[in-house]
Amino acid sequence: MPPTMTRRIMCVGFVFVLANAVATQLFAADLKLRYDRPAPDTPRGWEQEALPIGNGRIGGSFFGGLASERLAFNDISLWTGNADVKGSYQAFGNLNISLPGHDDATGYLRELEIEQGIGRASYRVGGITYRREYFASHPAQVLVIRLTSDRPGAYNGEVELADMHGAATTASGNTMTASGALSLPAAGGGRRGRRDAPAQQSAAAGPTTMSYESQVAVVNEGGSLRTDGNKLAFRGCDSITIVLAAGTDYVLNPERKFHGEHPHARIAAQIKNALAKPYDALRGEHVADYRALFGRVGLDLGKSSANRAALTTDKRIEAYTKDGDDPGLEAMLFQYGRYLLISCSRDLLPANLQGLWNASNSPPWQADYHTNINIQMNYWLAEPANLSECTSPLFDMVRSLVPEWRKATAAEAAGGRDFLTASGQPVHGWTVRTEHNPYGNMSYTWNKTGNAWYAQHFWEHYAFTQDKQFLRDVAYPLMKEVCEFWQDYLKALPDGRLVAPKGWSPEHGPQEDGVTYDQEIIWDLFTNTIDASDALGIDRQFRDQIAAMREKLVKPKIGRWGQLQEWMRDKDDPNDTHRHVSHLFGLYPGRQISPTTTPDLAAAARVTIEHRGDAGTGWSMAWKIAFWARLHDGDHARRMLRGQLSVPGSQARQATTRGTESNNAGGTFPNLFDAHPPFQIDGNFGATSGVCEMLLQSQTGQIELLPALPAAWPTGSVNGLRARGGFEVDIAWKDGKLTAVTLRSITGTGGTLRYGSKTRSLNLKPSESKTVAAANL
Ligand code: FUC
Repeated sequence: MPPTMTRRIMCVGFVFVLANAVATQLFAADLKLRYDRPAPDTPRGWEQEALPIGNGRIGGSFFGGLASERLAFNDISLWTGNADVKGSYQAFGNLNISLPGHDDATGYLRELEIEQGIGRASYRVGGITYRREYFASHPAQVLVIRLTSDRPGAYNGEVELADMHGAATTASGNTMTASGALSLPAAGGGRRGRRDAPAQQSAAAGPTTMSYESQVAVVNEGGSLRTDGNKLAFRGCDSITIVLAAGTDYVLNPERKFHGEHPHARIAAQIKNALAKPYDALRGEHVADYRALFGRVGLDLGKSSANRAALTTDKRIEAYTKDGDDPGLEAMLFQYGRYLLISCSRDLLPANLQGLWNASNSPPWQADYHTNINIQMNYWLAEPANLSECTSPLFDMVRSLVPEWRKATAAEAAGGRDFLTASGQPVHGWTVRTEHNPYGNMSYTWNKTGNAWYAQHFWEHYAFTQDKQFLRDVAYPLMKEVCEFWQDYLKALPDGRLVAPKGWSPEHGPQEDGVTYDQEIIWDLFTNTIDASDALGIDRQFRDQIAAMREKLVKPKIGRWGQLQEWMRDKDDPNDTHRHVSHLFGLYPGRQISPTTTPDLAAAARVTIEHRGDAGTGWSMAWKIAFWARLHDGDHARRMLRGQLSVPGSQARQATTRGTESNNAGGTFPNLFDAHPPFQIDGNFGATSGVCEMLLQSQTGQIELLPALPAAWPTGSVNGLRARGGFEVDIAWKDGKLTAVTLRSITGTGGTLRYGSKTRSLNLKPSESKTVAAANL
């Protein structure tokens, strides 16, 4: 490279870095959810208005109530059921704070600052300003609430710990403890109690399955603190700090039947260690830990008007529903997905249907793990949005449950029901049903390619990180076993082509051979396994067998109205607006279909989603953002984002319902939770990954810059997105055109940038970064 060019690039790089620093400061102020009233203390108020905090295992939803505040708290592992019984994710308990006399407040503000991972509430009563802070610390493994005011001695009230399963609370000194156990439902007993009501400990309950405990300690500055029955009462205090720890005996270990030590000692130590630190130190260590993940990505999609940015978040969503003009709110939804993943996926178990937040003992769909889109969507953002570490609970769970799934798959074969080879032998390996719990128990229909869809996540972790050890020791063995399942189970048609037998395009149409969803996922599995074998330089013979089978797979087909066929036979209904569009898996999250490599199939995919329409449930709209982004149609992708960020149901021109579920009532609740409806966190995560796909793609082997930039975001920047091959990418654009890009190697060495039809290859050493002005691409 001539020296002048190097200088020019360095200069552009410098300007770019500066521009980014400025941009970060400008939009930092936007990353707050803000409200001028408490969330109503009702099930609907919890779902749509309460605000979540979490440390990746425990979390809570705060309402910001005045005379009575509630933190509905959770531990991600509190589940009924076991490996043989279905069960449901449970609410853990409520931390109730009563502050008599605080009802009549003025100047109320409740907010969640997602740049720091801190919730707040403030208000004035009788000339005194009261403030609260709420956070969930990963380093300290506790939830913390602190109450302060500008008048010494102003706090009088009490704190209560109420268990959601009727366990008694005892208070001693400055600590309350509630220790309990969950039981299996007694034989014949229903599991569906009234939502949000503490379950009654019934004499007819079956055997104990899980032990759990929560502890709350209260520290006062000034005034006095004493036990009052099973509560803690405080008088004349300057400030109150409340620390909550909670846990269960759940361990991700089938050999121990998923149960380990009683959590009492662990929780007591967490409380003790947290109390040993001054509040500022506890808070500081939380913010530093949280920022180390959250701060990796900045997004500026343009400035919102001052009037709009001044609105509370609920009003902002309403205004955005009408005019779609609030790039700051769109960037906030993107970052909120990252906030939520950091807050619910760092330890023990992956994000369930509600992340980890749940105030009910009978949540929708048991708040379980659904394998036909939902759990996968929860993790689509993790790699591109630079939260790779947050995938480990997913990998740990899948690996720990595989032994249970092997048994269930083998039992099906032993009973002669399914999973037999053409010659009647049981197939190798395992697969999954549509629903499962954290003990491996499965329910609802078999989702046969669920095994390969899980395997895709293991491969993608390698593709982004280039972590060869993970590929060799963890991903490849799992992928290979799933390939062996399909080697045994695929059925040859008379002409030699291979099909997945008796599959189901979720949740739609008949069960039959060769549904496109199955065929595409198997193609993806085989392709990733071939690449994995090449990367590791192992298993050549097996790799070649898989490659030969991949050639024989029935491939996606174009049907009579130009659509990508959902089934092998051309029977798709052009008026079908079902929420699942599973046959576009090959477009996203797969890599079988793209406008550059398979333009005809991409055109057919476009026809398919045009007919499915722009409405949808929450996750359905989120998936469509990514579909349109992969088709390089930024304006349509953003139209989907706009629909999703609107008041629920506002995009539906007419309600279409199949079975009991609406197909198009999705949107966003005032607390920015995705509305399937009900609240389902997949749509939050899918919105974030959809925006990633609009700005950066890397699935075809090149790093595509701004592949789907909409006209609505003429000028902006993003920094810190991850690309496959081991890179971090910063992009800036102006007037709809790329201005500069910085490619930073994390582990990658060679990468090819693509912008429109221009390409440029760069060689980097690990940790090196290069900035290229658009003119030099
Ligand atoms: C799948 C979807 C439903 C719902 C459920 C949790 O079965 O079809 O719409 O999201 O998961």
